[in-house]
Amino acid sequence: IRKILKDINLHAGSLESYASLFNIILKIKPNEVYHLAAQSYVGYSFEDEFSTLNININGTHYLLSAVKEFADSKIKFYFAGSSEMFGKVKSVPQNEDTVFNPRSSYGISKVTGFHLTKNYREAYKLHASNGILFNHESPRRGFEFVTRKISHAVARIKNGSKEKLKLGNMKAKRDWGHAKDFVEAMWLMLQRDNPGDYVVGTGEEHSVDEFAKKAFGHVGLNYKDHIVIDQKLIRPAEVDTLLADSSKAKKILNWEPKVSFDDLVIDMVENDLKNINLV
Ligand code: G4F
Repeated sequence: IRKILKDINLHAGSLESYASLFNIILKIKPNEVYHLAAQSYVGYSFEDEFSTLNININGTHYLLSAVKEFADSKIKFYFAGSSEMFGKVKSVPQNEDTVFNPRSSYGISKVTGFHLTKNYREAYKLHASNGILFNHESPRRGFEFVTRKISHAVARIKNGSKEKLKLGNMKAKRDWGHAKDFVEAMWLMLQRDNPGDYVVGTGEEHSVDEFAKKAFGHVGLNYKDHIVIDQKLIRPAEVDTLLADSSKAKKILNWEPKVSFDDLVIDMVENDLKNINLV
């Protein structure tokens, strides 16, 4: 965000401190609150369930409660739910009626956040919406997530690194979209008169294997020459497949994803190639 710092004001707050969140709302009196903060790395949630559950559940509760104190200001609230709430999926594809079956403390924390948001909407009449977002990626993605881990390794290897890229379950399938499309869906939810819950995804699924093949292929490399499987990266409870049915978002929000899977992979790889010397 270095480039846009001159256009925005940052205020320090912590999901662990109700007072800090309350004071920010008091000071800013926002029209819209987008609650995206969390311990959001599923892999880490198996190493530290306690902090994942505490931060994600209490943080969401604190923020909702702080917003409720200013109910007269008609603040609109967005909660970043996740396709991880569907976990070991009960049906394919997943929409707003699909039963939740989370497989990690991260997924459980998001199910709780979803219900807290819904309850504040129903009990306290907040304009509170849940986005159930499938994986959304971009060149700004953190290095711990598989897409960026791959795109950055492609750039390093293309630039002469002799390393092997260690990955876990390459058969896992995800509905990967571009974050800039998904942010538009979040914004659209808060422009409506009535709050609601929406599944947001592309409706296409691809495996980690396909992502890696495409990313290495883009720079003329065969991914099989550069990847090794590391058993330590296999999750104790995996989510094998996720596929969105975003019919409701398409119909009510008039939302459509614009960036294809191929263009997403290329955007991430090209960006890492361009900035490889800066990291
Ligand atoms: O990139 P991932 O870590 O993302 P994951 O677990 O799907 O979660 C992301 O998307 C969710 C929305 O669906 C968000 F709620 C969540 O906060 C996060 O943004 O892993 C994707 C898949 C998994 O199946 C994982 O097991 O890739 C597999 N994988 C294989 N090797 C790997 C690796 N994941 C990571 N992070 N690192 C690997 O080396």
